[in-house]
Amino acid sequence: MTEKKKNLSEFKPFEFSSASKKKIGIVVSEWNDRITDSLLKGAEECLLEHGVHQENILVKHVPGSFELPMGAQWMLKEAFVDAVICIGCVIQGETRHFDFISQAVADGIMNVGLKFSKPVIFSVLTCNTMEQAEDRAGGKHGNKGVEGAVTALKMLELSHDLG
Ligand code: DLZ
Repeated sequence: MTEKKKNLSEFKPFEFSSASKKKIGIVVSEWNDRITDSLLKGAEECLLEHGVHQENILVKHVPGSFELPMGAQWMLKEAFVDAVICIGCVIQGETRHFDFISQAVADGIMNVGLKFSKPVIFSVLTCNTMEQAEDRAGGKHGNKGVEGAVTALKMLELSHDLG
């Protein structure tokens, strides 16, 4: 029986021989920046730990999570990155903004990845409360930025294996 995974933050570092040749983009939303900064830190540290070179990590900020898909598309088109990690945090408010933003971002990120045939990773927290976000940005539920970095590397490894 396969082990049920609760999160990827407790990953075992793995060998990825071409990590040093890969260029990774990270697009970060400025909304809820205390949370997104922590996710960014986790993602960057994880990439470095796996052998990605600092100079091959390109970090750019966008105003809000809604702009993440466009930021990812520009990174792939203009900066020729091999994968993009999209980092954001959407918190439920009093209006329906939450639903529109969350759905649009998820669809947008998927579409950009399929369009470019490159991993575009959804490291976007969609939480009811700030406490839930804190728990997932280095708290009791790990760090979803780390998980985004692990996912990007695993997808690049898969693509490497298939090619
Ligand atoms: C407008 C808005 C709201 C209400 N909430 C969030 C949020 O919780 N997280 C987030 O990343 N962005 C939010 N935004 C901003 C939108 O993502 C977007 O930047 C604006 O609607 C402009 O397109």
